[in-house]
Amino acid sequence: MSNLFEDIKSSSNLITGHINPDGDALGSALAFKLILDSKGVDSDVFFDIKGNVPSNLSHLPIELIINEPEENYENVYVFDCGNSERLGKLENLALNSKRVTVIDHHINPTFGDIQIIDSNAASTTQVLFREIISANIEIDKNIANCLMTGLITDTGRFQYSNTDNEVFEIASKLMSDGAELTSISDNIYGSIPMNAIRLQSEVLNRIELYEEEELVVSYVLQEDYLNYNIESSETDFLIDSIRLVKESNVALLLKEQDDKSFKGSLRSRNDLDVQQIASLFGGGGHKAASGFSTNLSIEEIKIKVKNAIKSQI
Ligand SMILES: [Mn+2]
Repeated sequence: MSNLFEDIKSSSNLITGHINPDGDALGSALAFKLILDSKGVDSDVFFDIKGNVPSNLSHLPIELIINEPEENYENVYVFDCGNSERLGKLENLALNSKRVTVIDHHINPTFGDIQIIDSNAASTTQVLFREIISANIEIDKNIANCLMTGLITDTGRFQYSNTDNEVFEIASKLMSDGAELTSISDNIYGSIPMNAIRLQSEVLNRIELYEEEELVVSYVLQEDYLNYNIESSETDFLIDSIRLVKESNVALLLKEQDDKSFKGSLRSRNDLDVQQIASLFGGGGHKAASGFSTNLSIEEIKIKVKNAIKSQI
């Protein structure tokens, strides 16, 4: 029997996930919302989102996300978020609720009265899929599309090292359930606004390769969003361009924030552990894909990352 679905309460439920949710956080939260709806259980979906949901996730039922949450909820379901700080402005609301259930695949989540966790799972939608199957819940096309979105994005189109047999078994089942792989993939990866492509060429021009550390670094500044007339939420794909460089094993993309701090995205393609590097900045994630926030300058960040890589190789 499923730990998640055996104890659904009809009293007030909030469904959420990490700040500025990605395909996995949105896909898992919205799949869960669709299931609760089908069971006639009331719930709200809300995230702390800066700006809009990226347009490349518009195939998801994002209209289910409400504009403002209630002041409190008895039950809060948190998807794809291992640290309550990553809930952003929902953190207090969650911590003040009667019961927090965390469904996740990050290492060692630091909160949650109930934790349904597998840090070896490729995506949170994979963890949720197992619960759905063990509870004998039917997966319709809309649920399948949500689950598939998390699977595609968190495995980098079934390419990252977290892609194992089970991922393909789940994908196969979701295809049988009606998941629209081609249109989802086209929306996520093949529908980039022209202005974002122009910004990409700038970011590619800025790439620096550090041969000794096999590290590539590039960056996006606040003024770039103005100059190219593009929302920061439309630039999540840039890290995937940086990490293409053959001579590199680690890719770092730095994005300047409103307050002049930087958000860093790290990717590795061999055994190098970027989660460990992100943790030096108080960040986290997974071995092959992690992120952090810092007030350090670009130069200071590069020195710190290079030293961390050297200590691992
Ligand atoms: Mn995830």
